[in-house]
Amino acid sequence: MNPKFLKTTSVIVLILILVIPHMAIALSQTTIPELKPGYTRAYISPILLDDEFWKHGAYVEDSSLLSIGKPDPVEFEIADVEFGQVLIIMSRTTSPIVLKGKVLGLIANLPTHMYNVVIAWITRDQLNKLGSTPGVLAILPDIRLDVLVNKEQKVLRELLDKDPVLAEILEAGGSGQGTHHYTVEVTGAYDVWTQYGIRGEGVKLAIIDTGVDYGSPGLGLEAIARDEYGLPLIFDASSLGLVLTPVKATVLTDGYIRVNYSDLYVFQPPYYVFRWTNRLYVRFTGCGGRSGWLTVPDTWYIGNITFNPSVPIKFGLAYQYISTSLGTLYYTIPVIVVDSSGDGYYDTLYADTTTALYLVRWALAVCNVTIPGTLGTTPDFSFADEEPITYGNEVIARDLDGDGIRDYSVGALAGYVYDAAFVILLEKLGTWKELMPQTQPLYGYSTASVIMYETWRYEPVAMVWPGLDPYGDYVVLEYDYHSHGTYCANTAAGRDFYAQTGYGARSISGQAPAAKIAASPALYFGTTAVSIYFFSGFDLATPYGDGSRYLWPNLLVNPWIAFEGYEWTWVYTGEHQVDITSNSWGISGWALWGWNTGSDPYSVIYDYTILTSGTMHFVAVGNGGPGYGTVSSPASSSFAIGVGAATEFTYRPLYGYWPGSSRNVITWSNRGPTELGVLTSSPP
Ligand SMILES: [Ca+2]
Ligand SMILES: [Ca+2]
Ligand SMILES: [Ca+2]
Repeated sequence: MNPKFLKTTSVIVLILILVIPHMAIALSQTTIPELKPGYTRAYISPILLDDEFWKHGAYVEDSSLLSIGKPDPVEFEIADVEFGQVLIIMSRTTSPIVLKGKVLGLIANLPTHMYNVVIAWITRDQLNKLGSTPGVLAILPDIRLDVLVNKEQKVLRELLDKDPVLAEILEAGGSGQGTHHYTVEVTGAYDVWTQYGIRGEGVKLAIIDTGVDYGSPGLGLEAIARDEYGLPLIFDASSLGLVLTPVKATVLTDGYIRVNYSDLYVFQPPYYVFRWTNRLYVRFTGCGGRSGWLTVPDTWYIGNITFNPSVPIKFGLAYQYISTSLGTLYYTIPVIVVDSSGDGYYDTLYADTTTALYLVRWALAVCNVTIPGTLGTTPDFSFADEEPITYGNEVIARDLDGDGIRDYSVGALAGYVYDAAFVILLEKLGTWKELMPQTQPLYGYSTASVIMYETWRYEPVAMVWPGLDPYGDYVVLEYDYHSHGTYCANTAAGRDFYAQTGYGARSISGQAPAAKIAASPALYFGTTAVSIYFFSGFDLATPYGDGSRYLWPNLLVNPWIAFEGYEWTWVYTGEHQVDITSNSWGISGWALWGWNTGSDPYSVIYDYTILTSGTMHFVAVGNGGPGYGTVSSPASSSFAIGVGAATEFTYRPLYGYWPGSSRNVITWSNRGPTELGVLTSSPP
């Protein structure tokens, strides 16, 4: 053989080898690869074949870690129907119409470059039919976020409490000098502030987590990120803070209103509505537990608050859960909504924080918790002493001891709510009133409760609604059911707030104290995905328009649009709502199921929204380290920035341990790489 020819062939082969991968990449940019619906049966996750999933309505790794549980089915006489929230992975070309008759209700249809992720409520019986539907590629469990967050905290507590070797490795660092918390020096944030004068100005950051309590001393009204309408970018994706206000109060002549409790029903997250009576409820699980009912009068004082007399004042009860290190607090908060501007549309809410605080004081006394001041030592059944809450003044919090620092918060008025359990839709359709049992409730609530699945026969779809209903049917108070989200918000962008630390008075501001904070409390992983689309600048495309003001009067004429061939999907609007999202949680279980490749549905959702909108998602890599290949989804996304954990343990000298510096990735932090070999951990 001619040696020259051989050489030429080698060169050609080499060139081909070099060129082919590039060509493949070039092709993939123009022709989006698609999964074709070729299966006769979809892949059904084994988790959906397990009783546990249907018991909780979602994948729950450890039910003892649930922050928000189901009411006792025996006590509340809840029928034992098995239903749950699932992800239906569908071909990109298949319309959700094929799901007609096969789901209880559709929560979202989220497009990606690989497939559509549909989030839906289904019964256990519907699983099989759904699995053999053409276009359906896989059915996967949705996952409860609160359990993930609680598990993470429990593991960390146990590690630090029990492992002397770990304690030795993690030598304390930091002198505690200076006016700020040491962490802003560790990350270099302090240098950026002082050398470049940049403290996060003009940046919007969304905390997708357990909620953000803007009443926290380091946050407040000024920290709230706003959209182009000036509305707060507070998006309650799981309707956790939804307060129905069904009672039209009668205005009396002496500054009082009369409330007819036979019209009262209360939404209890995640998806229950109960008929109620003239009682407020409180329960605390810590220190042996304490629960009780407070009978309330028919009349409530409103003093001389401003309201339009031709529009009825409407009354309802908020039902909040707050999970603390001592135990979980459940309680109700009286709320009214009024039209104060006189245009016929509701615009202002009042929460009776002092009467609610009375319940909190009573319940927490079982743990000898000291609450400062005298507010709420007796219930006042009055809205006259409360601040009017409206857009522009959203934070509902009280300073109890007059030192200028808020001590008690019931949350903030949300800008938007996602009707993920269809409660608002059914309220608008008058369904609750029809379905509420007319028997006299025992205790404070009806024992013959109505729950969501009884009304799901029409397969409703979820929509974005305003946080304060202009028609007065509901209002949404966003709060943090856990504290994890508020902690993350303060760590990232808490304002300069001076507090007594072990090193003296010092600011505990976050890394970017001038950034604005958006928030989405979420209970299910599926609804965090909706938040990702919302904050990345996607909007719901419907036959009633793009919903940019999220008012849906026409929707009530025909709410079943997803099954009639209309477009019903999240579409990018061309401008993102926030610059950055923070996701301080992840799903380790997906690694065990072999789906941590970076092409699992959640990672794909993160990749797609980043590439489409330029919004950057920061995601915790997880606390399952230090092994090789440890990373949880969605940090395994190729384009999201995975964040590992490090610590200086500056608090250790406070407890008499040696100070010292570690400045390294902490042992339990995940490190990656993903199964694709992508390194996502970014240690400081
Ligand atoms: Ca008004
Ligand atoms: Ca009051
Ligand atoms: Ca105070």
